[in-house]
Amino acid sequence: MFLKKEDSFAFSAVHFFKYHPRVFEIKMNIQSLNLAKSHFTNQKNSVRAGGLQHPPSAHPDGAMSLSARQQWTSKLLLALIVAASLLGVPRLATAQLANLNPVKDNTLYQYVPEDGDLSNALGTHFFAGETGMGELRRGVLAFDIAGNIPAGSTILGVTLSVNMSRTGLNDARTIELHKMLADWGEGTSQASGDEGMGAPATTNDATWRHRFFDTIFWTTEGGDFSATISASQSVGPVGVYTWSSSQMRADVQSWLDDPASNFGWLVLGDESEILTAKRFDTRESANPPVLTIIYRPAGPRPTPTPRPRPTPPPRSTAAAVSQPLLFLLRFFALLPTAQPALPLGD
Ligand SMILES: [Ca+2]
Repeated sequence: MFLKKEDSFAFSAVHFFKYHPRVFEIKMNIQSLNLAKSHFTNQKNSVRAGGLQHPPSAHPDGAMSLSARQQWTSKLLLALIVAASLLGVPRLATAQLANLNPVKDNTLYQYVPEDGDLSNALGTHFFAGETGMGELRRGVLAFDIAGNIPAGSTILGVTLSVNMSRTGLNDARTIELHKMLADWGEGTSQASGDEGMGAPATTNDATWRHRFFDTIFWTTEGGDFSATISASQSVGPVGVYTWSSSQMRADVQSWLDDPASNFGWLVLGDESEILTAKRFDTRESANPPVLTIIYRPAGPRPTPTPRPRPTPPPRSTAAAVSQPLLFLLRFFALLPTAQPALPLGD
């Protein structure tokens, strides 16, 4: 790996430019942690095809490939961080970057009694929106924040990239992220075909009714999630889409500080009419979702530099004289001049 995650960017940047003056033409592999092997392969290929001076090529349908988008995003983030460090922004100089794939993802298929409880734990797609049959689909995905970001770190920025691989219509639909309020599972179910119909739920699968099939239920069918919109994105034709917001940053910070509350996000599509569903790729696919996190590790607080005390100006002669002595000088100055004694007369 070219840059280790543990290295500070300030340190890494110095070595990076020292040994690679043709910085924009070489591989800038700053990915870390558990990226899928296929992702690395795609990334290498995309970088060989073009450097930073050339924006990633687009697919014929106009959508940027996931690896190219991630590479481009990573380069921009690194460039910003390096620029900040070179410009003397001390708080950004130690920022680090991590790319995480989900530790679990799944689809909540709206419950229809004749179909039973459905799920798609190990499928390569999850869904959000309303199908042509008028049935709702909601995605769920979660990331291991505390297992990859040092405790006490400050989360500076968060971006989620997800590949949308199939849609009934190319209409732009708003897709929202909402913080999940309860834990949920990923069993062993796996849907066939385009996966839109799901598969019979297996033990510990999340379903429309269950957090963990078939014993633990949501408080509210369709998932327990915050009403607050963590982020929203307009999703149209097939392509890679990203979500990023200050609320997402706050979500990730809260998951780092309190790992027991980390249940990930619900991906909520447009449920206002039929044929709004969008299909996204899961962690089991060749293009898994990627959560990019920029953070500043907690470190020892810098020792404050003692502020130099200004040298007092030399005091004037008068001021240098002690007050009692000055009083005596003024007192005698006011005394009448002594006169010679006059004769008492002849
Ligand atoms: Ca999954």
